[in-house]
Amino acid sequence: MLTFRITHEESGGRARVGVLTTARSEIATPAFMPVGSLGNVRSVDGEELLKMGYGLILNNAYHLYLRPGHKVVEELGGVHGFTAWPGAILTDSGGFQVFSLAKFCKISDEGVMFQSHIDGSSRFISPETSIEIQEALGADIIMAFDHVVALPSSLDQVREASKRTSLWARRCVSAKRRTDQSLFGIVQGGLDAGLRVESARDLVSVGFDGYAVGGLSVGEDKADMYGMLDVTVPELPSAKPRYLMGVGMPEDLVEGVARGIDMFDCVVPSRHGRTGWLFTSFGRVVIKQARYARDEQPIDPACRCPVCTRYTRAYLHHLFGVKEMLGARLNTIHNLWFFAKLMEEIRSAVRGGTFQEFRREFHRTYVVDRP
Ligand code: PRF
Ligand code: ZN
Repeated sequence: MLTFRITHEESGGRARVGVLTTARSEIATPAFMPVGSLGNVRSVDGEELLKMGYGLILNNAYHLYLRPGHKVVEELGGVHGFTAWPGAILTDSGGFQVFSLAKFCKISDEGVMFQSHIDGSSRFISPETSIEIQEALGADIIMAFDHVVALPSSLDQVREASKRTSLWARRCVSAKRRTDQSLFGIVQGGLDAGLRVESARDLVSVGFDGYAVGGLSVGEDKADMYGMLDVTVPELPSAKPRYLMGVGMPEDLVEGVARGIDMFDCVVPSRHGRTGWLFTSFGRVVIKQARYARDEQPIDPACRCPVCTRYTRAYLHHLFGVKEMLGARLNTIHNLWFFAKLMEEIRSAVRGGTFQEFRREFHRTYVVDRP
């Protein structure tokens, strides 16, 4: 099972460093989880992820339910056996993916009817079936099935989704059969402080192994997202891991940690990598730009990753231009390395009592992109 031990806490702030121990690995927190919706992180292999320092990745119940099917994965040894990833795995419940990917969804208290984005077939996921799917997949950490609304939405819509998420959270707990998986609850409540606090308190009264903050990074301003963390995190038990779902950009990781978050996941390093958007210590490099055609420097001269130690920007610019798949792969590896390093630097600053200096220095040197 899961144990969470906090080893360092920032004095006068909320940042903390800890160790999350699963049956398969020890994960230093705050941790970033790369996203492998279909079982793999696109274009990189498990061995490579381990070398970068990742011990926990995210898979999606929604995707694996549609292809190859949770029963198939179960038969083939669950997500661990099937994918041969030796580290820990967290599965998202499908609660977000049905709303963002499915073609048509009809939501009731019972569950969500939707059309598969793959073949248009009619499907139904409820809290009970989400748990059944996630138990078949067999990840170390599974997530409650939640109702997420895009922002902006009316307060009535946000309230309804938040209330339904609470109802569904209880049904997830009742539906759970396996005792070797940890279940996290997900706080919703949009941008309404009152609803966020209510949602958090209600989930805490149910009792989960960890708590996620959901429904953020769905179209709102960063200041609003940070504000919601400021009101939500103090409601969560400090001894349990706190997970900010689907976030984010490097500046969001620093600001999330400052507000007491322990876990993050996001497609950004891998997806942006494939589009040639590279993260560096000074901000973004867009490798397709003509200015890199003859640039003999590595992506980031401060980076020690296997890509920066071998390849020039000019070569990566060329690979991108000719649409060579190696380009997408190398870009992804650099980005994932950058995110792993950033988390390592954050942890080391919290341990050393210099997190606020680190945060200031980060904002001074890292150029944030406008969306
Ligand atoms: N709920 C679930 N998964 C998610 C989210 C959520 O709110 C988000 C929101 N950023 C990303 N992934 N179940
Ligand atoms: Zn690099």
